[in-house]
Amino acid sequence: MNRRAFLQLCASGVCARAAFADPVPMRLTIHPDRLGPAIADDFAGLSYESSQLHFPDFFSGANQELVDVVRNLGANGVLRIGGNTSARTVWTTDENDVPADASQVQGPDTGQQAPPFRTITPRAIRNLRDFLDATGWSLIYGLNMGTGSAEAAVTEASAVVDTVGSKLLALQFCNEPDLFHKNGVRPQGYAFPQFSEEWRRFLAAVRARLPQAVFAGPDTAADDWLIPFARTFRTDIAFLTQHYYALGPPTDPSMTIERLLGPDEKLEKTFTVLDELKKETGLPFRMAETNSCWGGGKTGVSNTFASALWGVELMCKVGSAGGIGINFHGGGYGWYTPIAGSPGRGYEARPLYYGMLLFKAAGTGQTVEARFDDGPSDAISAFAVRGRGELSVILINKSDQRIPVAVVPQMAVISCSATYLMAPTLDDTDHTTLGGARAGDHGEKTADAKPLTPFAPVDVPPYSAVLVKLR
Ligand code: BDP
Repeated sequence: MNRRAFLQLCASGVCARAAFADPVPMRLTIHPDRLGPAIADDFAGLSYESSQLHFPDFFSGANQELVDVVRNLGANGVLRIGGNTSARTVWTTDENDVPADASQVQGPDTGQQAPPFRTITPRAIRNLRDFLDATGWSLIYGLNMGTGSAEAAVTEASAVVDTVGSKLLALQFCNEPDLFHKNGVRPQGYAFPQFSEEWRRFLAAVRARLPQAVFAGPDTAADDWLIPFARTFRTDIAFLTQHYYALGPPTDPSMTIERLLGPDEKLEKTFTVLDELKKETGLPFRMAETNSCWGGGKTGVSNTFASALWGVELMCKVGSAGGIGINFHGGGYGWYTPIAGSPGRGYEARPLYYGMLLFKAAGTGQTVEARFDDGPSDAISAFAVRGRGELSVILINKSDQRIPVAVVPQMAVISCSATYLMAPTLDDTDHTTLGGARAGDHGEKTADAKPLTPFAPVDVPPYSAVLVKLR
């Protein structure tokens, strides 16, 4: 075509459309031999408030629907019990101290006022054990150092260790102690030295009764206490725990979907601290509580399809940063909960649940280097994991333009498939699909991956994610 004809076409709008229809593919080079951190099969997790255990029939082997929905997220996930309400729970061996409706649900604490004191009985721990057996999941259990005594923690920890046995990954002593001085749990001026002294006292008390018990911590909100904690308790804990909320408070109008999907320097800085601590102390970290927006979440953000893209990307980031796992906080009908519902009304997979399903579909194994030849992009991110006989690549398009990606693996490829995570709009709350299908009533997905021509560019639609599997 000569230049004049080309200009005429442009004037008629045809070349703009052609350019839109056929953008040049971005090249993603994958080096399956350049290994990063491993993704273990207990990487995925959920986090619930301790107050949920006040209603002992929720986490129970008999709550079959919940068992199914949770198990569908992974055969060996991790349930973390804690949150703000862990500072307001009271262990009692009085088996009658159980509410009439023993399966009521507890949403995430919103932090607006001090939560009520709630008892936890041995029945809650027995049922929890059954739930863990039924799901195949293990447990991180938060004790009450906020308002409870070391003696009470010993009695509760003994019951948990005896009942939960090998399903117990670790005990923790408190939730976000670095915020204790802000939320009324401790006076102003409460700082790391006081916390460290209390933590040591609780540790000594529990260890005297349970010498084999495994601990994790500090379960902090900000990363300032990570370094002193890791250095002080490096031989006392199995792994470090840290929380992360992308946004908050929900009342702030600048807490938007756009911001949720944008870069977060604070998170990158936390990863750097954790990486340095791993090198210095050998301690890995788990993001033991996270979600999109603290304060119980933000409607129109936390419950939308954007949270699915955010969630799967965060899982990729934590895995690439060497984290051993991640627990999305939730419960009840909270805005950001991955699983919404109750025993009476059944459960619904929220968009974030689908993000977790996509990550699960990528499988476990070794992360490998995946880089865009033109450098990192805010519009699209990539993550690759090499499992048994296959390479999984997750591409997350956070822009409003479709992006074709030429995936260039430095290996032979016989077959290739794609599974898309999509919704009609970024703020959609009810129509997220994975592989073209909605999760069933028990969280299960039915659709299969679509075959792709090996080495042909993969089309990543605006605001979507895709799992490409290469074999
Ligand atoms: C975290 C708390 C958790 C809350 C959450 C929130 O640990 O209990 O539910 O914030 O505010 O800091 O949503």
